[in-house]
Amino acid sequence: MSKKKKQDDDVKSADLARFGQDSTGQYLTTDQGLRINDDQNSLKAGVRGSTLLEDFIQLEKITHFDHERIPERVVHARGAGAHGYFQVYESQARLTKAGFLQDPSLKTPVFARFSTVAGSRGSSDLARDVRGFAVKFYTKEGNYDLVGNNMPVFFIQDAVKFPDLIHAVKPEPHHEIPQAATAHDTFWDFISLMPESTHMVLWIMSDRAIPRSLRMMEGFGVHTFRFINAEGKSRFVKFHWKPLLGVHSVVWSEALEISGKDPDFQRRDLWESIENGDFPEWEFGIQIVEEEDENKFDFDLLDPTKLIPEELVPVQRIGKMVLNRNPQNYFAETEQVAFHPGHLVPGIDFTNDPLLQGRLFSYTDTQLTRLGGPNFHEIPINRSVAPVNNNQREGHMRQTINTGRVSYSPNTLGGGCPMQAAADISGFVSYPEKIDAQKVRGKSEKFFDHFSQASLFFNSQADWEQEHIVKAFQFELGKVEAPSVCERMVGMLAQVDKTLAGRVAAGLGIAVPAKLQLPLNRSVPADANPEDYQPKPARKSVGTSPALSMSSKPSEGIRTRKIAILAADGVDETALAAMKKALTAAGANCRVVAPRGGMLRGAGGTEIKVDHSLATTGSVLFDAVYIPGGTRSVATLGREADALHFISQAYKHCKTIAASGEGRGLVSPFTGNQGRNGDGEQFPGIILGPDRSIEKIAEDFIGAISRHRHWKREMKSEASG
Ligand code: HDD
Repeated sequence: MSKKKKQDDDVKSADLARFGQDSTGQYLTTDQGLRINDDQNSLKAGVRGSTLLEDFIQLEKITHFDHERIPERVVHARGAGAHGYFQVYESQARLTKAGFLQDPSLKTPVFARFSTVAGSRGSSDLARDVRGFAVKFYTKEGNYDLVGNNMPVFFIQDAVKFPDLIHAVKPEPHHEIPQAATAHDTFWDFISLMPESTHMVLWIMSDRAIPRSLRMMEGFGVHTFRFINAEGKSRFVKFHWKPLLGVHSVVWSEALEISGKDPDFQRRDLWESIENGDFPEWEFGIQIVEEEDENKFDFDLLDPTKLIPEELVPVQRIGKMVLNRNPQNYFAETEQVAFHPGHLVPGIDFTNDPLLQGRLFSYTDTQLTRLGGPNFHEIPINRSVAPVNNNQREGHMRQTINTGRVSYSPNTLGGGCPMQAAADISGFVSYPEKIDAQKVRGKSEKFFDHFSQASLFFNSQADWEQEHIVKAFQFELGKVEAPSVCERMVGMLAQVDKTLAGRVAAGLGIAVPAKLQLPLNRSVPADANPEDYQPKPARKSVGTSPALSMSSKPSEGIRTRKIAILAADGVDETALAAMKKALTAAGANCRVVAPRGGMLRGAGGTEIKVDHSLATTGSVLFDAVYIPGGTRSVATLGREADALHFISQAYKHCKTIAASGEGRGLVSPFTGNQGRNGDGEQFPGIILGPDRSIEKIAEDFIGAISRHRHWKREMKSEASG
């Protein structure tokens, strides 16, 4: 059904509903199934009289409404979800016995939820933050949840610190300010005392924390897990999601503006692309480390603040996830979905990563509060497709009607059922890892190398990425009121890279402290040298890992990119139509943006539908802009401050701009009238061209948009002042 037809039908059914009947002939009822005769007037003592307490219809309706809200997630409250499927490319039996990784013809249903971490449910999508990347696989062996993030490392090495981290990042408790932001004193106070956060903080200050789209970000399982095959052989594994649209971000000033123009920017983008049939896709990647190689790295595989560089252990792409169906009801599905890193299937198991181990308690515990009791697995979105048989009974909101008298094990009265399953018929057996240890509160010596991988990350960034990191630190620490916090933080950055620290300090107007200011770590094993258990300086030559830079992630074409066509009455409709045709053929979504809504009349008299008026949109909501010719159209746009702002924002955010005919005049402030054809070294990402046909301009435009942004433009304007 077309969107338009569906909308018309919705309107018709709304009309009918007013008379108590919808288009399918169903009557309005109470929750008990009683047909309601009048749902629009409360029961009164006379038309001007008081409402009667006996109005049970109103009481039921309002009581239900009063209880509509449930506690939001304590973290990851704001999110968007979608259904889809996962398919493995070829059997992974050599590595794991997990059923959903065996058969390339099997499509395992999935539900994915993406989220920001710090903000409340009503905050903005484009907050600087990690994005949650959680996937529930409904496998025939039970639900498997991969509850990851869009960054491969984490802030802390031990789950016991998680409440402190979250208290520090959430709005400050005395005035509940700021919402969904790390730019405040308590966050940086905590971080400046937590050297293990340094690596993650560099990721957070990078543009990875402001993705262009949820469809254009990577996902990571973060921890090291185990794969176990049918012979019982265990190997270490790290999980990755690689988006097929490439990895792209917006820039900070753009994010700030998007948060005002469209706080639902990323949620809308995910929803619309699925509605349009542009299904988001990620390849599933694994990095495998043999058990015997566990100690060959200069970091500990159990340390979640470290990644395994892809150059050391390549990522093998073993399957694909496609999200092809939006939820029917946000609350029932996206809000009530309950993930848990402990939802495992045979063939996958944990390691002793202390962050992972603590998570295993937290997720069940939080659902008890959030979803009201221990029966949250019965909510449709959480139900396993594998049959559920056990002796767990009753509790709030129990849905299953268990029959019979037996709810214990062992039993004979129930024929011994439900029975325990042997390992060879998918009975889960924990990996029999050998343990011979003393009880201790502490961590291994390698955990104390907090700065080497932070340096590796910074070194691996392109110049524009480094610049954005510096600016992000300047912004965030610039908001901090306690000078001592900024000094400690800059001191920490000096351990990562002296120039980084110097540039951040210069922006803050402070000096880089001579040495690291941290309290002594006192958790040292009895027989160890305390020196080995203090933060170590970064290793001398950490090198680079090109895979860590977004500039190394290829993007294919311009599929699903949003392109604005700026026009007014009198526009050159032939050029507009030709450009739209070429862009649409390349998979982009074009929108005509004009000074007002309704219809435009082209120079030749053709009527053109306006998709957005300038008042309701902005350049920040698009990937590129095209300005066709037409004397009257261009003159009108030239008088519109919003139109000029649109073009200058596109320029500032390094987006591709194309113009033909008189439209070139609106771009001349940026090319100084010099660039005849634009593009190239001098005017990167600006496609003009009296010497080119509209088809050629379109071709060059598409090529330039597929490069996402033209960062040289930004670096150039930096250099010139
Ligand atoms: Fe967590 C939710 C990811 C550490 C405690 N976490 C949550 C979600 C994601 C992650 C994606 C949202 C799931 C959804 O969409 O419903 N969390 C991570 C990652 C971590 C991590 C990748 C580190 C590698 N988390 C972590 C720790 C703890 C928690 C150390 C507690 C000790 N996380 C929770 C929670 C949440 C949660 C409080 C809130 C809502 C929920 O679980 O269902 O239990």
